[in-house]
Amino acid sequence: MMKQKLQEIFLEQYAVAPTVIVRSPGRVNIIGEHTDYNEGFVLPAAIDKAAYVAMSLRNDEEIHLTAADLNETFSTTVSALKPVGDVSWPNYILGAVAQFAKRGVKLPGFNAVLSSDVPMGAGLSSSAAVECATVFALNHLLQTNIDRVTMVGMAQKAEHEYAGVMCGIMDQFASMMGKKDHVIKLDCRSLAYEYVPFKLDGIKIVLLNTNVKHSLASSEYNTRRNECTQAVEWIQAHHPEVTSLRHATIAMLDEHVLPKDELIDKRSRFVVEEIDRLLTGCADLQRGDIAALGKKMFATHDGLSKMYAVSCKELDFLVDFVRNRPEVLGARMMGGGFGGCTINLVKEEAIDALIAAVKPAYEAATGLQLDYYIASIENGTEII
Ligand code: GAF
Repeated sequence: MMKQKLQEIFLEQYAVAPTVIVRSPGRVNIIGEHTDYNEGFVLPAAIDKAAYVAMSLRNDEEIHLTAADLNETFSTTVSALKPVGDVSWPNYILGAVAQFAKRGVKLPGFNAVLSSDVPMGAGLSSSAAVECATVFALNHLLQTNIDRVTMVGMAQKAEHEYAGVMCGIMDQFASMMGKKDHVIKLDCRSLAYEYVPFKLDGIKIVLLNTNVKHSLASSEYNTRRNECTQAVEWIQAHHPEVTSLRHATIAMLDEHVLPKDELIDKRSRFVVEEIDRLLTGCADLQRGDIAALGKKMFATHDGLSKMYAVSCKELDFLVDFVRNRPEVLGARMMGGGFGGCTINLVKEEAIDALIAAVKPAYEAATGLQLDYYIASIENGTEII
């Protein structure tokens, strides 16, 4: 369906057929938030919502892009490659292209059409999906034979350099490396990873979309990174072996961070606790104890809201609403924060009743529309 739509639009736009069409998914993350850039662990998975990039190379150095869903086009040339003023969709593609140039690959021009059903600003990594799809398509067309994990790093750099968000590795890793019905237990220090089966009998992943994205999301994200770096520096002065919060302990925070600054202490304490919560939560999952995992998800939310301060009233409303409902085993805000979706583990037979209760309550409390998706876990980036 998507393939045919893209082929038609491509033909109409560029009068040739695309040589390749790549699908790269959005992601969920079960637990382990704001741990990736602290060299901790994460537990994400690719989902059934994805970005699609259709592409063919040109004989000149022109780059022509079409965003099918927005009905917008953008053109530039290989030699004029640079971020576009406003952070907007061309940056995710151009940022990925720039990574090939940085590797010394001689780039021809190309035509591309982008379409995506990953809701934007919903915390489902719509931008990482576009970056991964673009890197994958170019790697295929240019026959550069770059391995997947290296492509993950290139997609991450695209976000840093062209969108200005100093993101960790999780989103691009999940999009590129996802495996159907599995979550990825990823060690963000070594990039060692393990696929953990995630087929829960009678339980579904339900995403509740607040439909808000507060404007401080990216600036506060970068601030949190700096706060974590500050805590590491204070600890490192006494423990030179500590080069990230991954290596820090609660005792180190008590001794070297809390006496200096309560706010930095709260931020870093959340991260140290969250890395531990992920490891025990992943063990819960492997044992099939979803109730225990779910309780940890609520604890993660409370930490993100009260200690890390990346939640917002809309996300808190949704988590508080489901907290004592027996059909919801676990819930929390997901991703960078300040809006987007909550992730909920919900008993399948009660999903309709949950939505019937939460939707009008949220809409009455906030004046915003609540959208929801039942996510399935799918494979990562692929040619379709
Ligand atoms: C965003 C970032 F892109 C990720 O790298 C990660 O840090 C996440 O926020 C928070 O866990 O999605």
